[in-house]
Amino acid sequence: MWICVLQLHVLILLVLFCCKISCILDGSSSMEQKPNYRTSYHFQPPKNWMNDPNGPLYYKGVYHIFYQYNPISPVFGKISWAHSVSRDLINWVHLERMLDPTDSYDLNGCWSGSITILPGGEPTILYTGVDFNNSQVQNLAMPKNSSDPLLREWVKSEHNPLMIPVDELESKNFRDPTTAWLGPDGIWRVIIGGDGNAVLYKSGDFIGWTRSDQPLHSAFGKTGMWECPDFFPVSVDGKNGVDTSVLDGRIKHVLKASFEGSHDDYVIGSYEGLTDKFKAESEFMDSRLQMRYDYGKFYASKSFFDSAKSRRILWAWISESDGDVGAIEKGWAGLQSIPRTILLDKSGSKLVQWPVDEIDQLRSNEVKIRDKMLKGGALIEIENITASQADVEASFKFGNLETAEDLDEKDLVDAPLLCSSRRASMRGAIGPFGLIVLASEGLEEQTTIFFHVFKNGAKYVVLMCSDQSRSSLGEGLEKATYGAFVDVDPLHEEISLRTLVDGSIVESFGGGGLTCITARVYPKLAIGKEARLYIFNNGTIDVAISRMNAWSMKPAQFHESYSSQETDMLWCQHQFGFGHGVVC
Ligand code: DQQ
Repeated sequence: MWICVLQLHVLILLVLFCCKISCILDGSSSMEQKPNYRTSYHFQPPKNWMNDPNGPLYYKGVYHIFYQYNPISPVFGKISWAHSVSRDLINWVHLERMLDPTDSYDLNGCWSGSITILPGGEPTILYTGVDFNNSQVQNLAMPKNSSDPLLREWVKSEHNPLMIPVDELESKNFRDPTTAWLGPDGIWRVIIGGDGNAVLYKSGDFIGWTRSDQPLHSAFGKTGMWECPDFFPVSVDGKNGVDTSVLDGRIKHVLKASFEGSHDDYVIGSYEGLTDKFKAESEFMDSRLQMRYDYGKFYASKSFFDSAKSRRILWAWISESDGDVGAIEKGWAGLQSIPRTILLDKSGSKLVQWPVDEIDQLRSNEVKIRDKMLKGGALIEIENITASQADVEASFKFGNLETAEDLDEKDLVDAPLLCSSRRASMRGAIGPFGLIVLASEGLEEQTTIFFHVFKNGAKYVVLMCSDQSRSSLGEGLEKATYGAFVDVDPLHEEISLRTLVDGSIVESFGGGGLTCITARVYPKLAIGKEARLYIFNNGTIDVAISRMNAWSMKPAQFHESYSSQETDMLWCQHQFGFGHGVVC
């Protein structure tokens, strides 16, 4: 199948190349006139294809992100691991690639994997190699020089491959090792994504691995392949993240799997470290609960424990929806989400995510609103900030909820369907209200993030939607309306929304990060200075904005190094801040 996909890519490349030549010959420059959609503070390599984040890490004062990368083209192909470093998770120096598919055990791709810090402090990569035979096997790589905080060079182990698909393991569904954790018996554990389950392996020395009789968890038959699993503890009552091998204290465990190329679902449960029994409190694919990191575009995520700030941080790949043609025109494809801290909510049954605090350094030109009533039908433009690159936080509160429309139980099982129906988006009693971002002057283009409060029996339910149906006037793009419920009680709590806008990405956090929705959009009119931002209430009942703060977001700094000397210089400048006159 991959061969067919590759052939298709080559064909598309050829067609686009010919188009480009004919444009040059006839003097037209329509390609140049298109907006380029590069973001200014989301992580992107300078060019070509990027997908999953791999092995995120904090090491000797440096944050590292590795990622799946095609060095020769903006579409998926033979994948390497690329590598960038940062002192603050926001500004980055892109380094040279450090894992290429050159050996029999990874000849067809160095696929996703994770990093574990071994007891001596040495970071170690476990990654999937697609071998000469197109079988998926698990391999190991170590830093060439672990005293280099930038971990520039890596060496593949002479013992590779360490794990191969035998018995009932399918050779094409056996990939993406997690960060390993050390059991109370001094034995390492790691899980590998399998067909509808998380395959568990154990090892005493990190080299020789034995498969356990039972997977760590299974939903066989309900899901397909579990891509990029993640398994980590969360504190029940703390504000701090927990390191992966911690097994005692008031903790629960989170198991995440990436399904069907489109969503990252999780369950929470209790894990017993000696017997490896994981008891989940809910099941994957439970349509009513559907616990998802993000209800929009957010895939193949991976978390790591940041020992510098005692927090767990989550990254995810945000894919494009303009296809291979769009990728080739742009010369690149793929973003990473803003890194998010991830914690257990006070209810103990859900996770909360929030952009890392470091992002606040990019804020400027603050605009505030305090205690303002949004009358039914109100539309207020938020001016004096760069609407195409913004961070907006708003909290809404209500006087009377009695007139909220009723929802049946059956309406509660499909939030996206409800969001795309007129019941949610057209004028009701309490909603829709929220933000309109990346809007053109005449509102022909807009991405709307809105809430609608309904009644369900004696309770109120809060629906959050992110509507892309008018995000771009362009053809052939995803127009879906994403949606999910937010677990807040509007009778007693305010409803909050934070939205990060960055040219072609809109990341929204509802209810303080209980419900997150990311949209990838391609406006044609609402670009740069032409973009506008509004706060609105289209319900009949007034809604109060208790507080709103909006900021322009400055661009993050991205630099690229081509040699070891250049890396030294760039890293020195990066640490002191570019443009601060320090001679490196
Ligand atoms: N991407 C990698 C795989 C993984 C998939 C290949 C998820 O290892 O399963 O680039 O996006």
